[in-house]
Amino acid sequence: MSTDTASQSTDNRPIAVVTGASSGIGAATARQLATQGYHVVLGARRLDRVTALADEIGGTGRQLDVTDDDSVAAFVAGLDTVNVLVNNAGGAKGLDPVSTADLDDWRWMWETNVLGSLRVTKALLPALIASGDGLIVSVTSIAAFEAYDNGAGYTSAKHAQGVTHRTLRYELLGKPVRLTEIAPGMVETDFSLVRFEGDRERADAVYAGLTPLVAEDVAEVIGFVASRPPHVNLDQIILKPRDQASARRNVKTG
Ligand code: 8X3
Repeated sequence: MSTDTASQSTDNRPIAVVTGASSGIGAATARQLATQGYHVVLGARRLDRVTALADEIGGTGRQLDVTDDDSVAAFVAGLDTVNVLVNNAGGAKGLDPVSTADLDDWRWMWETNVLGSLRVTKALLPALIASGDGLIVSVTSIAAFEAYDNGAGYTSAKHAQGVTHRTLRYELLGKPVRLTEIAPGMVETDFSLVRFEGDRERADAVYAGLTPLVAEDVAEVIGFVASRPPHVNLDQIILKPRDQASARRNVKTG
């Protein structure tokens, strides 16, 4: 059922929307929520990927570029009632000191992580409230809580995304919407491959010599959050591999 009607009129399953659903945490979360009985609407730039996964899990794949107003408007069209929104699209580019910051990389990180999540959240807020029991999950990072050398483009974006999410928690008090911030540490996905512009060796080195989380570890936690009763709000969950104590301290660094 990957065809584009999101099937609200013909399908009684609750609707979960997942952004950045073509791979990694987003794809694993889409699978997890489908097993929990949701009709998952998967969004990503790579339509072929989300369509294939949607076919597999009985959901709907739609193209989505969270940095583009028109794309977001088209993505949410017809979604009048949404139970779960997982803001997962985002990522890092580069690892440079502030003194030599690449403004294009910064722009990309702010556009995707901060403004992208904001765009989708704004667009779906009426549908989440209309469900009578909405849930917004924002996948931030331990970088939303920590600063580290050479990471300011990403940490500042993740801090801003986190603060926006936490502000919405205040602003929606009294409305039937729960908000959960999920802040993972090292998860072996294509996160580092994107950060290092496809440099496989450099990306692999990040996770070599320790046991990182995998996407499914995070997805299972999101599934747990979504399965709590309506009066239970898990505000923030930080999850790291046992081998990682902070963004820059792990079993390799000591
Ligand atoms: C990324 C977290 O620990 O890989 O969001 O820098 S970490």
